[in-house]
Amino acid sequence: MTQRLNSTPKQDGYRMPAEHEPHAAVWMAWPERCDNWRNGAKPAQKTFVEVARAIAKTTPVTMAVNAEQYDNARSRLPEEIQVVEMSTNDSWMRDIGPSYVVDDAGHRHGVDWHFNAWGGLMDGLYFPWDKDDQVARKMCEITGDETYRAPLVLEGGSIHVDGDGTLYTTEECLLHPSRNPDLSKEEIERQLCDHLSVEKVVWLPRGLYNDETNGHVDNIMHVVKPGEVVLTWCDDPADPQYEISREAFDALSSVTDARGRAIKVHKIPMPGPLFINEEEALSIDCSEGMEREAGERLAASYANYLITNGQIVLPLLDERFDAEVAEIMKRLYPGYDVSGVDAREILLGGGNIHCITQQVPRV
Ligand code: KQY
Repeated sequence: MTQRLNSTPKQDGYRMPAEHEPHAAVWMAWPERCDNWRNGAKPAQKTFVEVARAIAKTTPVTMAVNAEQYDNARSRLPEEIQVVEMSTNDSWMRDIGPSYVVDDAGHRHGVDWHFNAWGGLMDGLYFPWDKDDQVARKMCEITGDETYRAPLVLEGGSIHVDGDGTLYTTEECLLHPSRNPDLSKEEIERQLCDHLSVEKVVWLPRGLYNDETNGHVDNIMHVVKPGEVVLTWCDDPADPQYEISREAFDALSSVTDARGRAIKVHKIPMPGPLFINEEEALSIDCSEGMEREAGERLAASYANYLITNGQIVLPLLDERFDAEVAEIMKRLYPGYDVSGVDAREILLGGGNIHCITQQVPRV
């Protein structure tokens, strides 16, 4: 058994590396719940296979799978993908997996946050979430890493770090009353600094419009490198995203990062706006937490991409913008391969490629 640590990463000299630093592996979790994924989750499973295949070009992939789906997942996934049986409630590995931290001597630990399905009984998307809450610890048992159980409700998609002292997040999510209602903004900042060894938190007011995660930062922006980010942009003043993106731009432009750098913002176009159609809505089981009605606006963003070992795994969401965004990625990440995956099926579940993946840093 790997140990639970009673200290904090900061006390032990561990920091969370940025996503553009080297990865030992990327983990995912197999989709199956029919009140989130349409048509018995078969189209989503096909897309998850495509994402895993793309990542595996540069990085080993492990897929966590519930026991009942083991045979199905094993036979649909390429041989080089490792499949491990692990109980989950759904399949958002970014949010249920650990945030790994490393030290300069080549050691790694996992930070195991409390998970409450994006809002618990107040605003959560499903109940129960107990199996999801155990995933971070189980993963660390397998990757051989000791864990800190952080006293904070937090999903991995609600934070980005630059690996050089700065963390990006949104007030909409981290200050939402369904997460840590007894903690002040300063206390939340303190927990982030103690558990990820960041020195500065940059707060965006809101995340993407109509995002059921209460505005995860990974669905509106991504960190390119320290001092540089991409931000989802919308040019239509009639669209609710117009004002949200401008607020975010102003927030990013009015502060410096932990090292005193001005933050350079690269605007990337917003796909759509995209909406769930009637056929799609009808093929998802009804449940209490998740709203899947025809005509509902989807929280679609190209910023929800994964960076892994010289590769960008980019969601393809709208033919009018896919090629343009792929070109922007090639310019921002010189020498990287850009692998596009048709990602509408992930979007219908409420997130995208970044949300369904979690990197294990290489040490
Ligand atoms: O990180 C995410 N975007 C997860 C979204 C969860 C949606 C559940 N239906």
